[in-house]
Amino acid sequence: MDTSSVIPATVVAEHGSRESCWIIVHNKVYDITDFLDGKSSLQQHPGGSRIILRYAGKDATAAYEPVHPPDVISTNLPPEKFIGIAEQSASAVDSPQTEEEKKRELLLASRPPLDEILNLHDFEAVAKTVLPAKAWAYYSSASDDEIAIRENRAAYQRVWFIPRILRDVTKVDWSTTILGQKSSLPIFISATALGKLGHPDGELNLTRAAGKHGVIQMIPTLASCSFNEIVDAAQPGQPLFLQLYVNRDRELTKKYVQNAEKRGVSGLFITVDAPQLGRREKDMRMKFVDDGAGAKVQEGQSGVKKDQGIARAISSFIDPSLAWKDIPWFRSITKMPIVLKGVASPKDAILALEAGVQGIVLSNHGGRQLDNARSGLENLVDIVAALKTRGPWPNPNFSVFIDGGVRRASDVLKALALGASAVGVGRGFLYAFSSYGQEGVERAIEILRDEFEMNMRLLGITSLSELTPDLVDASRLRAGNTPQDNLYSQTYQPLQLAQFRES
Ligand code: PPY
Repeated sequence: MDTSSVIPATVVAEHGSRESCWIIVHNKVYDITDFLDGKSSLQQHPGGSRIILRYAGKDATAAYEPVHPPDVISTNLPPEKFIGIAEQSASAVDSPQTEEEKKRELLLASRPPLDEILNLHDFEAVAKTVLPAKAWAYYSSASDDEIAIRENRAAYQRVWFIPRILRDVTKVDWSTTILGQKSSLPIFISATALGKLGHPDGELNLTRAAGKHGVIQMIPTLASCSFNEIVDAAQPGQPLFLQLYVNRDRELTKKYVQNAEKRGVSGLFITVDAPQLGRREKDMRMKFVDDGAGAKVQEGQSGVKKDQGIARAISSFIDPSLAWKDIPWFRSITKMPIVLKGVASPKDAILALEAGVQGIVLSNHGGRQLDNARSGLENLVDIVAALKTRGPWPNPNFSVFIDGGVRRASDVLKALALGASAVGVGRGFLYAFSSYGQEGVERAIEILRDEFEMNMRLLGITSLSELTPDLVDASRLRAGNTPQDNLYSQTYQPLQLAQFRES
């Protein structure tokens, strides 16, 4: 077909089946029939065919945009599958705002001014109010009974400071290096997926703010923006890390990793705690929310599986066979430092050290994978003890990072005192850009910076190298009661049980 053809919506609608499936994305009409089941040489859609069939013969742009980097179609579909330009129907041109969009606009207009945002909990409270329900459900959800996500936060409340006094703290320095890269804070931006669900600029909000303030961003495999868009938005020399979900197709993984290295990425964080995605029930309960595609079909009739939530729908490409034996292969394809993200057991920490990787992230994936998996902070104590039996400590060639539940610089200082090299913050920055875009992220960094200054002075230290275990009491980390964390409790949204239908 002549690719300058203008295709009326009625013609696209004729191709609304598994046998002939056309969709419109950004006003372009594509034939994705072969893509549905991985026919011919095409890679199969990671979310399976059911989710695409929902949009067969229709405009899929609104659903496509937040969950796919813009270059996905052009890199996966051969040019002949581009059918033509979609005729702009009158309804598309003046498509009226949905009730949810109108409400969101009003809420965005009445957000608290940024200078009234005093801490990272504030961003979460604003995001909870202004985010579309599906986005909030995806970002805030955790697995099963959400014990792990709450425990991540609670664990910090069971570690107490034992400050020192009368040490000149006029000048305080909280800068550090992370995997050999300079960082203005002992914090990196942990990978969180699907940034455009929260803000039209998605992950670029993080890249730009991080570049301006000397913070390192970890690029997620499942970013809404493409990898190249993110790297292009970085300043010259701005350090970036890459989070990797290992694809069942190792050639694709190899290309992705080697391209990242070529583009200057300076650390590879391989996610090792997600051979299958956890059940995030808040996300799963969003199944019946109309997404504007008008596909209100009954379960079973169309093959549309509606009970999996956003994350599970797109996770099938992740390789559950990933194992220790694969680590030498990663070592052979890249010179970047390799870090395993999602370690909990001291035994695995030792295996990682022996495997020759450059570090581990003690993480339970923000409570989104195995529920009741112990918090990184609790694991830190045992893992540091185990690593001390295997050589010099701190080990300059092996970093122990931690993430999960961090909202305050005081949390970071506790983790550092117990042996962490730096701390990942995921949702904190995600909520900052979901509520205020790049400015929100910048404000979050400034808030943390102010908190570092004050807390370090009050602890009696002038540099992070002075943070030693004697400055904290972690004896109640396991056994003690958790004091109430009032702000966190206010932003935490309780789980709900299944609802009766309205009659
Ligand atoms: C998560 O949601 O926890 C992720 O790590 C990202 C993700 C998103 C969608 C599929 C698989 C993983």
